[in-house]
Order: sequence, then C-alpha cells, then structure tokens
Amino acid sequence: MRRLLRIGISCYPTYGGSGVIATEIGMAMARLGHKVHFLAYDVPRRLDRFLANIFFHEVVVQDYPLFVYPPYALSLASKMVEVATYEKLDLIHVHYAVPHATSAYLARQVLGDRAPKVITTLHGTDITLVGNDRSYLPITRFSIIQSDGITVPSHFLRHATFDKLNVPTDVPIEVIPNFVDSERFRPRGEAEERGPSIATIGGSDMVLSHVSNFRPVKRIQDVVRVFEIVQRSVPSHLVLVGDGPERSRIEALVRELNLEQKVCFLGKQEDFVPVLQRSDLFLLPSESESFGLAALEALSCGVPVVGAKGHGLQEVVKHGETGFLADVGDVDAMAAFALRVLTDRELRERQSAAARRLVLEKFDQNVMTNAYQDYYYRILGEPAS
Ligand code: GMT
Repeated sequence: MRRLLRIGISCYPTYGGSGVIATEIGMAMARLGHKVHFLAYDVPRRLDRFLANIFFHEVVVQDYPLFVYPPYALSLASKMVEVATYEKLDLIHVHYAVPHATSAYLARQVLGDRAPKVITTLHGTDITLVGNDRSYLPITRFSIIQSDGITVPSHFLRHATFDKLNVPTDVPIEVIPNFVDSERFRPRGEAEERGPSIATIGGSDMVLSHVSNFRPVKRIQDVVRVFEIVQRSVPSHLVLVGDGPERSRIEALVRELNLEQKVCFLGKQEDFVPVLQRSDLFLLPSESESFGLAALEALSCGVPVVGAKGHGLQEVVKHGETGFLADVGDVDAMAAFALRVLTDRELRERQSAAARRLVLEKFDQNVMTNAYQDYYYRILGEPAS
C-alpha cells in the first residue's frame, strides 16, 4: 500500500486547457485520498470546492504605487514556501512553465532540505511562443531543467521543448496525453433531446462549432472563412464559444461576409457540452496546438473534427477516421473536408462513432490520472506498489 501524498498544484485558474487539466488531475488525486492544495490567484473554474481533500490558497498580489507590474511570480513563490512548510507538501506540480516553474524553483531554494519535489507540466505556448521570445527564454529553460520531473501532453511538444527551447535531449521528459471526462462529455442522448437546451440553435440546419480563448494562434478567421464556403451549399450555422483578443476582429469579419444571421457568438461559457452535443462538426484550424484539448472534448461528444496539421492535433485527430486535417491556412481544403462530412451522412456517423471509441480507448481520464500518480511516486523515488 503506497502512502498518501500531500500535493501542491499551481495553474492558471481561468478558462484554458492547462487549468482544466490541472484541476482534473487535482480532483482525481483528492478522490484517491491524497491531500491537494491549489495555489493560484483565483479558484480554478472547474474545481469542486466541496470535494474532500481539496484546499485552495489564494495568491494575493500586493499593489503598491511603485509596482507598475506587480510581481505575481514572487507572491506565488512566497505562497509556495508557506503552504509547503505548514502543509508539509511532498511535491508541487506546476502547470504552464511561465512563471510557475520559476516560482517553484525559487520556493525550493528558500526551503532547502525541506523542499518538496517540483514537477512541471508544459502545455503549449509556454514552449512554442515563449521559445521564440528572448525575454523569457533563459529563465524558462533554466526553471524547466531544474524541475525534478517534466511532463508534456504530446510527442510534438516534447520535441518542441528540445528543439525550440534548446533543452538538452538527455533531460527526461515524460509524455502523458491530455484526457477528458467522457461521462460528462458524451454524445447527445435521450435526456438531452428532452431537456431545454441549445438544441434549438440552427433549427434543422447543420451546426459547426469552435471553442477557444480567441487568440491569434487559433486562426479563428479560418473558422469563419471555412464556414462561409460551407454555408453556400449546406444550410448551416456556426457557434463560437469563448472570448479573447481576436473577438472584435472576428465579429468584423462576420459582418463583412454578411454572416451575422448564421454565426452565433456565445462568449465564455461555464458549460459548453450542450453546444458540442448539438454540433455536427468541430473546427480547430490553429497555427499550432500542443495537443488540442477542445478537439478531444468534441470527439468525446462524438463530433468529428476538421483542423490543421503539422503539430500536436495530429496526435488527437486521426485523419480520415475521426475527422480531417489540412495544412495550416488552407481554408479551401478544410472547407472541402467539412463539406464531405456534412453531406455524407454515412461518413459522418462512422466518424462520430470512431471519435467516441478513440476517446474511450486512448484518452481515458482514469488511465491518465493514474499515470500521473505513478509518475509522482517515481519522482519521489518510492516503489510502484
Ligand atoms: O499554451 C497555451 O496556449 C495555453 C494552454 C491553455 O491553458 O489553454 O493551451 C495549451 O494547453 C492545452 C492543455 O494541455 C492544450 O490542449 C492546447 O493545445 C495548448 N495550446 C496550444 O498549444 C496553443
């Protein structure tokens, strides 16, 4: 019988894949009996505060006239020192390297012999964008290498960490794929058909959807342009979930293309499962995805995905089986694939069933959280059973 652990978790608590994965791992560990302490500037969105063994410690950043940029990384490091000391943490698991891995490194230096182990999970732009940004690069690379354990959700990101961040290839980086709660993200069933839901969107039209944080890397202009081509021949609606810096530009594009009556901006949504359950196709044409958790959530609801290749999405969407992938920016090819799925009912149903099967076989939440638990014990140098 392995001993139960005291685990600290730091993540971005707002909408976004890294916070979702961090929260789900923490809740799974709590259900297994471990004590889990979240350290963040706000309560993570999907965190069930009333679950036994879950604790939340708010990181408060002191405002002071001199601080044009209040030093969050230092406040977080101080909170890590405090919680690690009083709660006797065995390990701190940080999600997204910037600045969490650096705060954890600082805390470990302060704590010396009493320091918990530090595990860093890289998620995507902390490598693919920061890797190109000299202002963060040296400290990010250093903090990652100093971690006791490093994980990534895809082989693509593992390779990018060596390649873009110049992390030496003998530094061990474990691939543990992202996962999804397939009970919650499930295809539309009888209950959903009966209940009041988003089912009315689009009437009997086809529904295409996209969920993201509306940043340039998502290429939402391609989502709209693909839809513009699709709706010329297939009666359809586009539902966009999320918000962010690109929102105004995308709304302007929708107006310019006279699509206002067919495109619905839902903004940030706590629960977008009903949107996925009503969708016939999900679009994710990103410039780069380390993994593409939003696509996995769509597949889990039995929705095929059309997106871009050349990055981590290829490890999630099987081209020709659970959707189709085209070159980044190739709107015509994506639209052609989308039309194939939407006009061929037999293909759509086959891909939908394959999507759900793939999720159940390869991205199961229990399997992946157990993999994290095993990894924790391995990093702590404790026997596997
Ligand atoms: O790296 C980011 O853009 C942020 C991060 C997030 O918090 O949403 O997204 C990344 O992590 C997700 C969870 O591991 C992945 O599913 C996303 O593919 C990844 N985003 C990118 O690589 C652009």
